[in-house]
Amino acid sequence: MSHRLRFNVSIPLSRPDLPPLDALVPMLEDIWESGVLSNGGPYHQRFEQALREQLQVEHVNLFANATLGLIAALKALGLQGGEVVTTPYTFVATANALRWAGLTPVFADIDPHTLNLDPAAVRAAIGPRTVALLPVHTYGNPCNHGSMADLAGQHGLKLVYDAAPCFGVRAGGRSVLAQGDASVVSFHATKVFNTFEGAAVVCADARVSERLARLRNHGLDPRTAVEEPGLNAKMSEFNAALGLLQLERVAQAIECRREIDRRYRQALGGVSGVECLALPAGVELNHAYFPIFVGAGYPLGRDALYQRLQDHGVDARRYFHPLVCELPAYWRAPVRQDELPAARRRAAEVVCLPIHPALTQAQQAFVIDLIVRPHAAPAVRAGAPA
Ligand code: T4K
Repeated sequence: MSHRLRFNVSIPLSRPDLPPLDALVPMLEDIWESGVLSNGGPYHQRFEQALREQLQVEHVNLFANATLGLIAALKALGLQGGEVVTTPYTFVATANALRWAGLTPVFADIDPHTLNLDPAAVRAAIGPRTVALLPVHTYGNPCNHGSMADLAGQHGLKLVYDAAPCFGVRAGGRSVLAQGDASVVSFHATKVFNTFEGAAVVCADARVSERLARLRNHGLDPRTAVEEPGLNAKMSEFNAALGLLQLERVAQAIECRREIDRRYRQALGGVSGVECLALPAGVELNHAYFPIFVGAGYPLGRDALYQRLQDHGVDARRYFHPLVCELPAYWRAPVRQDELPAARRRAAEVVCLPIHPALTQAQQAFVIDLIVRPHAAPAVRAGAPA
């Protein structure tokens, strides 16, 4: 289906939260006046610094998107071939980044309750060629960092987090982006915090940070020239200026999402055969997604419910079905087809429901009604005003 059609649905899965255009205009005038559009200009520097302060971390490097950020992070940590244990229950970019960095993804099973990598399955997947772990904080729900860090430490592995959906997520009072040797967060249009396209890589080590800064800019180093081939993965001044404005809005956007999450839970929590993801203790979530899992006790199968939502203009998604290891590009990746039972089950059950600050109460009620009364005609018209 074309993007044009998918964007024209009555109730989109996600809709970017944007500042008033007027607020951006003086910044654009400034950029036009200076003629500095890219290559680490003043907005880039300001946004990077603002993120360091907001996240309370020492090293942040902006990137054009999280896929390039992941590739650069893997390279900057010195990984040059070998296997990386990761999850099959993710967006394909996680595994694509490994391949582009010259690494082999090895898929391990997830914990069916958190949707994150199961530490026991990770341990079983670690072999003599393993060089790193690449867990994903699925839907922004933090991984068990203690277990991942222990496994990495015991086996001498690098620990890189694909934290693409995690802006604003805190565990134990700290941003989850501070975890691991590096964490990569996406600022894509569909994310809780967007700069149209964009990303940041947070890392613990100053030398890794310097290498990241070189790798995103063709490998150029003003002192030593080019020592290794880099990428062009820089964030432009436009994206960085927008990022500065978005920082002022994101807390309010998360608050709206929290309220939508609360209403979904209240309405769907008691529906037989529908399971909501448990809220983890001690974590400030950003409510990036609202997945439900459709089990045997529900009158419709998952795909029938998905189709019902689509037929009524609701852009629900089956993230992350099919699993990455079921995509033709990854059929040869190391995993036996009878493995990964939890990931396969969850991929067969999941439907992600619309959640974004522009979702009206009437729209949400319409979505809920389609689920709660699976055989009834819709009670209200899709897209009806709040
Ligand atoms: N790792 C993980 C775990 C990820 O989830 C992602 C990205 C990455 C790495 C890579 O990050 P980046 O390199 O992108 O920074 C979307 C996004 O394109 C992708 O960024 C995201 N994950 C993935 C989960 O979802 P699609 O193809 O499913 O999105 P699309 O275009 O169908 O849009 C989804 C909804 O958002 C629709 O309701 C329309 C709405 N939308 C979308 C865009 C792009 C808008 O309203 N405006 C927009 O501009 O992939």
